[in-house]
Amino acid sequence: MIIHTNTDKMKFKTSLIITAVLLFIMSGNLLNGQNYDLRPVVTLNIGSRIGQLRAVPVKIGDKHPYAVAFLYSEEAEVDPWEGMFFFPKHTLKLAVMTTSGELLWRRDLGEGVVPGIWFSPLFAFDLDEDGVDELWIINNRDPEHPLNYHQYVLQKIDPETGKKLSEIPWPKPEVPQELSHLYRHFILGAYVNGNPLLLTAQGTYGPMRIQAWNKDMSMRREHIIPKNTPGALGSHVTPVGQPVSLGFDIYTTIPVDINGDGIHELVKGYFEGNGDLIDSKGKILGNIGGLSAMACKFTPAQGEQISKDGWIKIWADVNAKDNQKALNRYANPFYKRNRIQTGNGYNLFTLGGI
Ligand SMILES: [Ca+2]
Ligand SMILES: [Ca+2]
Repeated sequence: MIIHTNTDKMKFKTSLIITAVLLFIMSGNLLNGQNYDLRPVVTLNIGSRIGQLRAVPVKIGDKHPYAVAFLYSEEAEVDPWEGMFFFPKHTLKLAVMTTSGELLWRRDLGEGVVPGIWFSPLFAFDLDEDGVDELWIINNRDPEHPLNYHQYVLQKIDPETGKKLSEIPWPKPEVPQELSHLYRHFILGAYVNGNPLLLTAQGTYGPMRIQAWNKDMSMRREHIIPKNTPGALGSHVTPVGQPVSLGFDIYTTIPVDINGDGIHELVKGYFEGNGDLIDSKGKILGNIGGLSAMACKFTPAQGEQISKDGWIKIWADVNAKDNQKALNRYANPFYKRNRIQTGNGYNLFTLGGI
């Protein structure tokens, strides 16, 4: 969830209270009609208020094939644009939990890491092909100066322990640039002829750089897009796929096939919304009691699931039954790739078109 202004922060506080009341009221009466049965299936109490949350599925080998890595903070989302920037009073935490609700570890990233999705993306990707998704984040060797991008590093984190495995300097953005454009960072992944590549990128709207990294963290190539290059420079999403052959639709609500019938339901919302789950005709099927952070297949259970913001909760339709259409969708390589994109930018919407 992203909260940009003081007004939005007040709205968020109000929504927290409303959400708590709604949760209480709805605890025994979540859904009417059809065979939907939406319930929280994974719950983790992390002991603090959550102002922002990003969650990505992570596979820790056969030990925890379905785990969830998440970045969260008590602080609302800090945006680099001066019209929305504020000095955070809280830090960003990185954690991993299993889908049985066990917290494996948690790390405080400290005052050098700005709690905001554009400053601090999260990516889970098995670059070294050992069967375990390592976590990739941007950290700062100069914790007293959070905007000192000269000391930013790309870190590879062990998902089972939270320990740093390695780091390299984070590529520097083009300068001079205004604050808003300077701190827009992405960590992504790709496969070339079946071989994984880690991708990093800096910038939006102005000059941009994109790097591809081999599994030994040597740079394969860098692509520089100068300022004023013709074309789209302001995209906040980075869908993976072949749009020409597949076609993509991007929604402002979060699409989720909660019952596994191959047809999307929609949950409201991300920036604002009341957590209603609606079907393709607009009928309200249930409510998760507030904003959602992510929707995809988190657990081996049938259907897709929703991760709810405010609490670490994964909601599912316990009556879900995956049909062949849904199974084909989960098996689509672009579904798998986009499922891990949601810790970057506004990519949690892109799964809807796939
Ligand atoms: Ca690995
Ligand atoms: Ca459905």
